Amino acid sequence: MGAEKDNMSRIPQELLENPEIAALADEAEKRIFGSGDLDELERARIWLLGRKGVVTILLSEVRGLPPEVRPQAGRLRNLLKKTVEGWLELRRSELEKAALHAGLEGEFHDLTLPGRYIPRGREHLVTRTIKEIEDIFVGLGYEIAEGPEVELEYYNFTALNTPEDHPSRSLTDTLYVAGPDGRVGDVLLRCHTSPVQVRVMESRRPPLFVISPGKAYRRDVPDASHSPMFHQVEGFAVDEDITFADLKGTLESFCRIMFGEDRRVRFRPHFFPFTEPSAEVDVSCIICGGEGCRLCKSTGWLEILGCGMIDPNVFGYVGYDPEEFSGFAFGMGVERIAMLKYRIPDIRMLFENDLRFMRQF
Ligand code: 2U9
Repeated sequence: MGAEKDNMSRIPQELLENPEIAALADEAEKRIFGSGDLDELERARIWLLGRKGVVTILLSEVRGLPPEVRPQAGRLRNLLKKTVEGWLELRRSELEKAALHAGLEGEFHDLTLPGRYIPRGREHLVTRTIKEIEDIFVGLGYEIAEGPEVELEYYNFTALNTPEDHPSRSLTDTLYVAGPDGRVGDVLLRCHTSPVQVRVMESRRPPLFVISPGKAYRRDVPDASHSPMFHQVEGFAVDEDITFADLKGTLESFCRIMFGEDRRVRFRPHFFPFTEPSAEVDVSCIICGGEGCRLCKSTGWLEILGCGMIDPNVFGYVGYDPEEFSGFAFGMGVERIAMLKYRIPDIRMLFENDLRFMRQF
């Protein structure tokens, strides 16, 4: 492969005229083109051009030569260096090409083998449901906000008008995060995504139309309808003159886009510390249409979300004047929505990652 010497010497005529340099060039050529692999070539390079290489030393000696011979000796030795470098480069590319060819010849491709099955992944049902909900509200002009899952008690409870003695603050309902001393204080895993909305309100001024999807944590024992980690989409609208009629129109639209245009929607009075008045929203049962069946427990209705007009006390915490602004807020559990929409009987099925279940959606 080109390692054989051509008929003509590779050594430039000028080098041949100096016997000492000619002998060195001859030896260099033999070692370089005689190298059988890249390691051997590297050894030749070090012998010639390394820190103590023969060519390196020859060049360093030029400075000590008598001035009258210095220019000619310098030119010659530099030519030797250039020549040797060119040979090293040439031999390197020859050896690399040879190695590549040898590798390819050793490989065998059986073009008759059948293709390998690569299972196609898909979005988790919870992700898909969150995206469906997001799409509806983004279509209504809302923006999406996210925030920390490890929160301060202030954002999770206090700024949401939750009394100090409210049961949801207790260690049996909420997961608190212990500090380095092992004690719990004011740090917890958020039990809803409402703190994100407090943070948005605190840092910006109305008009604001925002939804906050994400994980929430509660100290629940898992069963068919409870999971200690679940997902929520909450949302709020704050501006001048937002009314309960705006709330009703928005959430009725949402329910019909999500569950079907022929759904009936009703608002039942309820209580939340952060909204006043508050309501729970039901849609007519997606199975029986309102006749009564097992899914709706014979009521004809399915509870979908909670909502209300934002309590003036919450506005106080974020620095808004309740005389200037009003707003509504709502919240829904994503798994519950997915379970109703896709007829899933047990919330735990959404977290077991059993492919036989997941492939169906
Ligand atoms: C601010 C002010 C008010 C958010 C709201 C609900 C009603 C609600 C539950 C539904 C099922 C949570 O997942 S669930 O258990 N949520 O019913 N959430 S109003 O109200 C807010 C939020 C933020 C600043």
